[in-house]
Amino acid sequence: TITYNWWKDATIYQIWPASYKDSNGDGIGDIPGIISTLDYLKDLGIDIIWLSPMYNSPQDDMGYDISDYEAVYPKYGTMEDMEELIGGLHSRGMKLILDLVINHTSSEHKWFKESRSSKSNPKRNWYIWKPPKYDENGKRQPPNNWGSHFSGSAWEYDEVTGEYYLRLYAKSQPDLNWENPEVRSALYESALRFWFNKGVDGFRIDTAGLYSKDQKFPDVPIVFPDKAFQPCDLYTLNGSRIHEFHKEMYSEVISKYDVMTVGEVGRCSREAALKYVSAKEGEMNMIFLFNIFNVGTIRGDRFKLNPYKLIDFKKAVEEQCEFIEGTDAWSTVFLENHDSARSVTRFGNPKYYETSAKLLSLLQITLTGTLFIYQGQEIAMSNLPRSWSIDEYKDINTVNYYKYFQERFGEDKDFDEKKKELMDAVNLVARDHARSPVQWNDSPYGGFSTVEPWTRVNDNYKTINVASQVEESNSVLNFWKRSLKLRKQFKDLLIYGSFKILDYDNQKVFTYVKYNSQFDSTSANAYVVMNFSTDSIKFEKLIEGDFQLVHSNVDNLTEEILTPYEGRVYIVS
Ligand code: TEU
Ligand code: CA
Repeated sequence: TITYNWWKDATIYQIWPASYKDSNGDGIGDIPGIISTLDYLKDLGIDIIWLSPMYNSPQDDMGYDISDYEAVYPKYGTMEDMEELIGGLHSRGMKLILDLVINHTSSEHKWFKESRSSKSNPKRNWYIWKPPKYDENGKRQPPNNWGSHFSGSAWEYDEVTGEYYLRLYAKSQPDLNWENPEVRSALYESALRFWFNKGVDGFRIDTAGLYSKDQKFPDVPIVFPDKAFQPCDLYTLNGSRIHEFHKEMYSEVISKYDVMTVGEVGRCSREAALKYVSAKEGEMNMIFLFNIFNVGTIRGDRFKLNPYKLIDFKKAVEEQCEFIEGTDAWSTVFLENHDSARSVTRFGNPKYYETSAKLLSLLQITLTGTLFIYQGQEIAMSNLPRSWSIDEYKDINTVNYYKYFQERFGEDKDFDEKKKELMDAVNLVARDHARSPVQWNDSPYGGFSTVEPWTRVNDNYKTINVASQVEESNSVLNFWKRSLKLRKQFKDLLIYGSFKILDYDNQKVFTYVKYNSQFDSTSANAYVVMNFSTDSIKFEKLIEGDFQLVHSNVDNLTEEILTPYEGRVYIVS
């Protein structure tokens, strides 16, 4: 039988506060700006907002470096603004989830200031400190060869006590020591209970697979011989105590409230995934896996591209949606977030811009799991143009990568070719593409602000913006509205159903059927067919059944021909 939950039915909309809407003319998005758009979001069909970090922070990693879990970053607004946002959502029958960033804090956090002050400080082992190693020339070295996600070593030498601290991300994001029960209970109080008691309805749990590190901190095998430090996510993800930690957090805090959690795990085996999200395990409700995000990239090197075919995309979709079938587990559907490029650019086609953007909407609303869409995706905001220079990219991930790239290749005679190849990758997959200001209308700065924003608006804001699509019934925005309604209308099939890909090897057409529930694979009740090519293709249904066409991204289609980027949803009446 199907177990219905509000967090399974919901469509969740992610807001990146800095770039969503500036209400007070300082060029930075803010909470009052969000509050001014709640009716727009309700009308779109949004049930829950996921608000990315709005806590006090030096903003080195745009809020994922938290200096005070219980305070709002002043440029985003006040605690009263947060309370008004929570109230405003609840009064509309909507909910709010926040970002739970508990693998690390900012180095500005008072806990870290104490921890670094001396080896005997009571908070010394709230973080992960190790003495230096010395090489044969007596030169100081980090404790092991782990690399940071933001380039360079994952260890930072600190003069104050002559030791290194672990930081899997920025040097100003020291990893907390989850082995220490004092740390865990302080987080439960300050990062979780504080906000649950304000009425927050749940959390997106940042780097949810990273908290349990191998306490021997061994060197990892050399995957990139030409790099001094190796990508560590292969060895820090899904560590030996990770499920114990999640079970403790769930039983001590989360289980006491009617809330939901979604864990950003990224990569894990099917059995680990089921341990994270089977209801009976008591850990998290669902997780984000990055199989689709990772299509066309190289593991461990953010800006190396790897050409892919439609079958790779189909496989990634299947890996993210199918592992829960026949279980009490749950998953997520998403093509964008603040760490990814714009899906219309990555998986659509600029020559079929609107059609391919709508096709991606049709794909997402017919897949099983909780649906997440990202700010601007509803109007098909795209990647920044190739003309942008590296100097306009502000994300620490991009900036650091380029700094190390220059240090390594700056003197090479083929530097220009290497840089062009890098810029091709930056222009396709950098996180910056998700962080340009939301384009509300065609006024200066796209209606995001009345002044020059903290980061430039995409050059196409005059043609791609909310105002130009609200009244246009055939716009991407209104297609999303219709798509989200259809998903709810046929929820047993589209939200809760199990699925099976047909004609798997077809490199142009993506076809699958949906069954009425994860447990009933006898009656195929929905049939989804999508032409991900620029060819017009003869269409014939691959299975029998009395299918009625209920949704398509093209007008007046001809039954037997699938035009480029045409998609259709049929339902057995
Ligand atoms: O990202 C975790 C994660 O998956 C990163 O390793 C991701 O691959 C990133 O894009 C680096 O390449 C979470 C947040 O979503 C991200 O915004 C933060 O920067 C990161 O954790 C640290 O908090
Ligand atoms: Ca502002």
